[in-house]
Amino acid sequence: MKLLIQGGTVVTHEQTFVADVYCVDGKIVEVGPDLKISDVDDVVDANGKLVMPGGIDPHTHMQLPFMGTVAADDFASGTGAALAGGTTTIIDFVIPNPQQPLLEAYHQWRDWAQKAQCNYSFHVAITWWDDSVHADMKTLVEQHGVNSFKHFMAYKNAIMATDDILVASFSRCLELGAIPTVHAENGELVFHLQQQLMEKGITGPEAHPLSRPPKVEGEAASRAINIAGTLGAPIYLVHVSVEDSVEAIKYAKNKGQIVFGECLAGHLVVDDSVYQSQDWNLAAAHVMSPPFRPKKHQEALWNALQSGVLQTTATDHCAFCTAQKAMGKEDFTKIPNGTAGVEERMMVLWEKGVNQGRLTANEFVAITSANSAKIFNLFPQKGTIAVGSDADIVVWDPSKTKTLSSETQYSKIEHNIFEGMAVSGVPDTTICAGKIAWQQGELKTAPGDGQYVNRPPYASYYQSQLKRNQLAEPQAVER
Ligand code: DUC
Ligand code: ZN
Ligand code: ZN
Repeated sequence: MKLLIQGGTVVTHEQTFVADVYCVDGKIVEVGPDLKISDVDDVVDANGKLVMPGGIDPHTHMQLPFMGTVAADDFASGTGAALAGGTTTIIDFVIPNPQQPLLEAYHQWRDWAQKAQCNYSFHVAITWWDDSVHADMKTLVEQHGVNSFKHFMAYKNAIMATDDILVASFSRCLELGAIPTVHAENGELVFHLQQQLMEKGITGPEAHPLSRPPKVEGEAASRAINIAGTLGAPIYLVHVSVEDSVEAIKYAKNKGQIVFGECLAGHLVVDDSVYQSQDWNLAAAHVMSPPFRPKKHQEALWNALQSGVLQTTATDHCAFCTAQKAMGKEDFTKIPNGTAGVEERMMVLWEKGVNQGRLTANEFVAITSANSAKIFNLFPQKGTIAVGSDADIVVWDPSKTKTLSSETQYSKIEHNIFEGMAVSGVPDTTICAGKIAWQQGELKTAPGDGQYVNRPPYASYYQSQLKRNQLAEPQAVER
């Protein structure tokens, strides 16, 4: 397959220049102005458009079995939505049940993901601990291309990782050159507050944010950061949603610790007023964890993205339809947690980031693609436009407008947390593995076209992490 992208402006995380891009068999083989190439199967006219690395969404949950149901977008519809939004790679999560062997869960997810339409990879969650988990982590890293392990500090009596598990697993990650990641919420506090609210008769979706206030996240964020810091392990915080966590990350980074933070497109633009809606379905549609927050936290997240305290953007795409949400009609703790967004993330970031003067186009590429590629050790295979890189590309039309709506989305659910948002700047063509995957409203892939992406251990930050650990080795006093 030979594809020429002609006449566009290439935008990477560090450069902007006019160039054609020639892709052969899934790889970029030439980048330069006015390429004279006749051997092509397909041409994309990028005149007046931007040619950027395809988006990487480092946090999705397609087809997740969760809270008594299964997320409505499976690996086929969810990855179709990703491509429609300019995202060419997702990193989803294998979440073993407590006591389930890690490798069994991993193979189960690989099987489900066979119908993916874009590139995909997996973080693996550590939901329990014994010697087999310790051993399986090594097998996953060395034989299955997994370099990140997730820890849920919330969801008590289900998948919550207690401090002993965090210590054991972070230490194991360090031995393997993998990165521990955390969903930072204090599960004991959430459980306690949920029970209190139910006893008080506050049973609707408005109770959801009350059971997970900012301190619940801030406490867990600083605890996880301090555990990692004590062990000398790098750490990545998923879906940072409050100023308290931003401050914890900033403090640790200022002390020289290797800490990375992600925020969600939803948390950047949607606030907690949604939970006050008279319409139960609408309020419940926004139940996700961590919840949407008062506006002042959004400003803190934008500032953190701009200043590099947070490096990546994701969606936590975990779509539940109205009937599924209704499982919690009488009890908000039973509303399946999750919202969608994999299709909208890049458009929302462009509109509210670039068009509002908060981000440059190069910074947009950094936070939607390049930084995730670097942290999860895919760079420069992914996350940039360069000779030798994978031909995962979005041709972006900065002048085209669209109104985001559930009426036009690929996701299977009935609502859209960005409903009615007008955006200026949308994908024109998404190219995945060197082929046109989506173009001007038409999905051109089929389930199964997506490819699994191996991620090797020891991303670049491990060089300094290991060196400083070596220099800080404890010494016995010779007597
Ligand atoms: N939060 C959600 O809202 N859904 C899936 C898992 C999670 O942590
Ligand atoms: Zn989470
Ligand atoms: Zn998640």
